[in-house]
Amino acid sequence: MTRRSPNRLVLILGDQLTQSVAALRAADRKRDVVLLAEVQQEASYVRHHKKKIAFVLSAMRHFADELADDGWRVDYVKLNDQGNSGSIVVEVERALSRHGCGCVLVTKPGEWRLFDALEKLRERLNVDFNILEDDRFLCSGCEFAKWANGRKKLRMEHFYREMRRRTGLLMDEHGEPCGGRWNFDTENRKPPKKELVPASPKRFLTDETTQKVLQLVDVQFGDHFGELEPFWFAVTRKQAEAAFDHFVENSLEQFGDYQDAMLLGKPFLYHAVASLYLNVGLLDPLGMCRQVDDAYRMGHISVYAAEGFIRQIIGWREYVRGIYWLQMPDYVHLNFFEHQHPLPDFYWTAQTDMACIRACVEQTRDEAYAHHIQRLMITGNFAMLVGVDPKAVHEWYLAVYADAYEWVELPNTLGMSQFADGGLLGSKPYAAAGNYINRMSDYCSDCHYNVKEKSGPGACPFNYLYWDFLWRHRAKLAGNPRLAHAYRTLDRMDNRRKAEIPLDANRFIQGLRA
Ligand code: FAD
Ligand code: DLZ
Ligand code: SF4
Repeated sequence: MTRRSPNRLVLILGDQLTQSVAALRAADRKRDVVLLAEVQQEASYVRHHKKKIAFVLSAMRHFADELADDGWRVDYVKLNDQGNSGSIVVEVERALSRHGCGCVLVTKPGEWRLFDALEKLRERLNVDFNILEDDRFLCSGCEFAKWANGRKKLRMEHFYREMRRRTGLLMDEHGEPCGGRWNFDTENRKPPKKELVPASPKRFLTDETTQKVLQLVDVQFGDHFGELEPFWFAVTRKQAEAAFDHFVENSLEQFGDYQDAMLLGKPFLYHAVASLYLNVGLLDPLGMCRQVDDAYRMGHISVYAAEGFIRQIIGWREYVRGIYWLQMPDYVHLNFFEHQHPLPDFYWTAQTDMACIRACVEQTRDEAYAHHIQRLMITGNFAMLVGVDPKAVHEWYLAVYADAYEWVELPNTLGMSQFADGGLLGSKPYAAAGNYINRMSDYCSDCHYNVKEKSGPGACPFNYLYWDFLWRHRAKLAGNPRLAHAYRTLDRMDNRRKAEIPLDANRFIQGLRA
């Protein structure tokens, strides 16, 4: 029996790997054809970490198999297929003529770049072209814009409370937050203890599909940053769910307490290592939060742990996406401090005497992973203190992590970590001296520099860079009430110390240039 020619072309992108994505829900499994295309451009518009490329391609191939098993008609274009143009847009055009479709269905891409390219294609083509809202997120772009409209300050905490009310997560029968408070952040953030023994994230063996992808990535992207193997990520929904169950059972209770802690040789601590799965659709944000809410209500975990985790997903994750779509495409060009320094080479090589940066870059190279505080308070903090161009910092973060997509990476980097938006996203720059890093990690005990020394070539560079940063940007920052204490401390320093700070900072920054 011959099959009728398909009605619509349903484009599924590499980060839309769930049958509940809007375009598949709107499609007809009997009549439509689903297109997934591996393309060079998506792997190289920034030179992604090898592990990220392998993860996305393997997850795409597994998802295509799942769709085909469920009766969908799937057109899968492999990276090395003859005629592959290397671009999503051109692959859509080629597939339209291959299948004779007169209509395209796609869920809105996560990144502005690709959304813009598809909008332009829609204008150019003479076909019905539907870009559907990505309702895997709990708050749409319009809803966020409505929330933001007329507010002087867009603070995550206010947004988060609305999301708690809207979802009912951790809300009691009287409409009050469980545990009597919205936020238990102050109960979290304990310094680490050396003897902590976290369960490692669940690891998976590679199957034949993944092994083929690993060979492909090794050949095609061998010169990209990062170690390709060992490769142990989940590549199917079933595996990703098992990885998340493992986290809930073994690590979640400690997650809040040690969220900000950093220990040498323990890259994951009690973190979920879930963002890479969540961001491609292998996990569902509301489903994860309901699972955590249930674990709390059944008495398996404390309200501190549950709230600390749920806040990250329905609070921070949704909030940064809202900011991204509200501000793009101009957001990427913001540079509040007018920082121009190039990104130091050791962000790629890890060859630095600073043990904290070395540990974070090595771990990033090996695992395509660093947790939030490593990204924010080590690599991000250092780049801001020395004055690296925020666009260079942004491109680095977008390239090196397995979970990196611009909608989530850019606001975190440019806004939260570099304060390049002048405080739209965060209320003050996340700048810190060595003391903070020493309190929250064991890095300093392994360092060439002395964290207790304030000045001179042997002193921890963060110690003078921090004060130099505040000094340089006094005109822009002194009015910020959250920095009043820091500026009072700076003003009370004796003249000798005040003179040493810029000398040390200039010597160090010149050394980076050399
Ligand atoms: P956990 O610490 O276990 O947290 C649980 C989940 O909460 C995460 O999986 C993630 O989905 C969510 N979450 C936590 N914090 C944030 C946040 N600030 N913004 C959005 N979601 C959050 N996250 C990305 O998913 N992709 C990125 O490209 C990315 N780039 C970042 C760049 C910088 C400079 C900074 C400071 C943060 C960035 N983050 C990014 C946020 C955060 O660091 C990661 O989500 C987190 O480290 C992922 O590890 P995990 O799954 O173990 O998270
Ligand atoms: C990240 C990525 C990579 C490496 N490769 C592909 C690909 O070959 N095909 C594809 O459809 N998607 C890929 N992706 C994910 C896209 O970059 C992502 O969909 C856009 O950045 C929009 O968020
Ligand atoms: Fe980092 Fe300074 Fe500690 Fe060295 S002493 S690990 S540079 S904070």
